[in-house]
Amino acid sequence: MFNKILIANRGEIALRIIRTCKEMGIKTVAVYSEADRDSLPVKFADEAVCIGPAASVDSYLNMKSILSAVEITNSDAIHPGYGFLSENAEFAELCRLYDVKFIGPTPEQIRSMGDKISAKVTMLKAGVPCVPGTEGLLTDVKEGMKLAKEIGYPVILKATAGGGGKGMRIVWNDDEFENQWDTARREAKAAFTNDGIYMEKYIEEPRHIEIQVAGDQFGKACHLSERDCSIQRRHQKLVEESPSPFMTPELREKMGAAAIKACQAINYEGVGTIEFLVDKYRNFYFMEMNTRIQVEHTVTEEVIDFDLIKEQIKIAAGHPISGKNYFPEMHAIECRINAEDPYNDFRPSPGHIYHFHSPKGHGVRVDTHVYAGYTIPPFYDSMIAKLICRARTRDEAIKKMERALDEFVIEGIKTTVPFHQRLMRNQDFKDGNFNTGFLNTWNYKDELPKE
Ligand code: MV4
Repeated sequence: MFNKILIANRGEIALRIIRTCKEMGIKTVAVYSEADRDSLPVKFADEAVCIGPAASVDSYLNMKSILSAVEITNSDAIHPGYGFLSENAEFAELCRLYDVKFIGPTPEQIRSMGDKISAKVTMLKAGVPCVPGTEGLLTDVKEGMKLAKEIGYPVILKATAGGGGKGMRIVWNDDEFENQWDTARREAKAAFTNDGIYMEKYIEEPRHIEIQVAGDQFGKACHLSERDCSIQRRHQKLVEESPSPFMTPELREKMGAAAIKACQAINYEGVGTIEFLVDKYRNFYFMEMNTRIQVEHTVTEEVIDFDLIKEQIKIAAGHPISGKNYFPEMHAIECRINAEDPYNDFRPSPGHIYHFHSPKGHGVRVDTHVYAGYTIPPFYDSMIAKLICRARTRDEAIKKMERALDEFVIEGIKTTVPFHQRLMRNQDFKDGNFNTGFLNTWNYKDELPKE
C-alpha cells in the first residue's frame, strides 16, 4: 500500500480524498494555490505545499509544479480528483516517467476515451450499443448531407475532441445543414484546436443514465449500478440520483453488462463511468466514458454502502477486485449547491460567507470544504457543497431533501438552494417524469420564492 498520497486538487474532493487516506493510514499532502491558503484541505492534510498563483493554469494545472511537490514531500502516489489533470494523458505519462503512481487509468486508456470517434469505434467493436451514425470523421459538407439523409433527420454534429456538450450542433433538415456544419467546425477548432466532426442520429429528449464501473490491473471488471443525471442545465449537472426512477431490473442487467464490456475492451484500470443516452423506449446508447472519479460518485456510495475513493486507491496499489456487481439497496439524491444566483441565469456569486449552517440528521450527508468565515475565490468551479439524502424509497429521499434544504443557511452569497427547494416540490420531478430537456421546459424562475 502507498505510504503518502499527494492530492492534486482542491475543494470538497481534496477533503474527501484526505478523509479516506486517513482511514486507510496513508499520509497526505495537499497542494494549494495562493488563493487557497486558508482552505480546509490545507489544514487537514499532513503536509501542504503551495504550487503557484491563483490562476489554475499556474497552479492546479501546472504539472511541473505538482511534480516538484511530489519530489520534495517524497510522495509515492498522486490522486488527481476530478477536473484539472484527472483526464490528462500527458500528466499520467509524466507520473509514470517520474515513478509516482497516478491513481487512475493508464495514459493509453485515458487517450483511447479522449477522442470520441475512436472511443465509439472501440465500443462498437466490443458490442456496446452506440447511436447510429458515421463511423469516422466527416470530410466535407456534401458527404455530410448525403449521410444525414441516410441516417434520417434530425442529426447531431459532434466534435471528436469534444465531450460534455461542447461543439455540438443539432440539424433538423437539409436547409440548415451547411450553417450548422460551419458553426460546429469553427467552435471545435476554437475550443480544441481540432475541427474533426462526426455525425449521429439525434435522440430526442433522452435520459442521461450512467453506469459506475471498476476494473483492476488483472483485467477483471464489475459495475456498481447506475446514476440518473438527467437534471442538467447547459451541460452542468444539478441533481443526480440512484437508482434511476426510469430503471428496471432488466435494463440494469443489460446496461451493466454493456458497461462491463466497455471496460474490458480497454482493459480498464480504476473506477470510471460509462455514460449512456436512454430513449423513451428504453433503448440505450454509449455516449462517453469518464476515466476519473466523478462529482456524483457519492450517490453510488450511499446506495451500495461502499467507499469508491478507497477502491480507487486499492486498485492503484495492485489489489484485485472481487468481480461481483453491486446493486442499490437504498435511494439517494444529490443536490449540487453552487455559489450561483438562480434568479439571474445561474450567474457565479463568489464572496465571503459570514454564516454557514449545514443540514444534519439521519440519512443526510454534506460534502463541503466551506465554513463560516470562508471566502469563495472567483477563480474556480462554483460548486461549494454536495447535499446527499438517503432513504429506503425515492419519495422518502425527496422528503428528506426538502427538509435538509430548508435547514441550509448560507449567508453572504447567492446559492442554488432555492432552485433545489422548488425542484423537490415539482410534480414531474416527484413522478420521475423528466429527461435532459426538463430545465428547458420548466419555468422555475416563476416558482422561486420572492427574494
Ligand atoms: C446526444 C444527444 C442526442 N442524440 N447525442 C450532450 C453531452 C455530450 N456528452 C453528448 N450530449 C448529447 N448527445 C445524440 N446522438 C443529446 C445530448 C444532450 C445531452 C446529453 C446528456 C445530458 C444532457 C444533454 C443535454 C443536451 C444534449
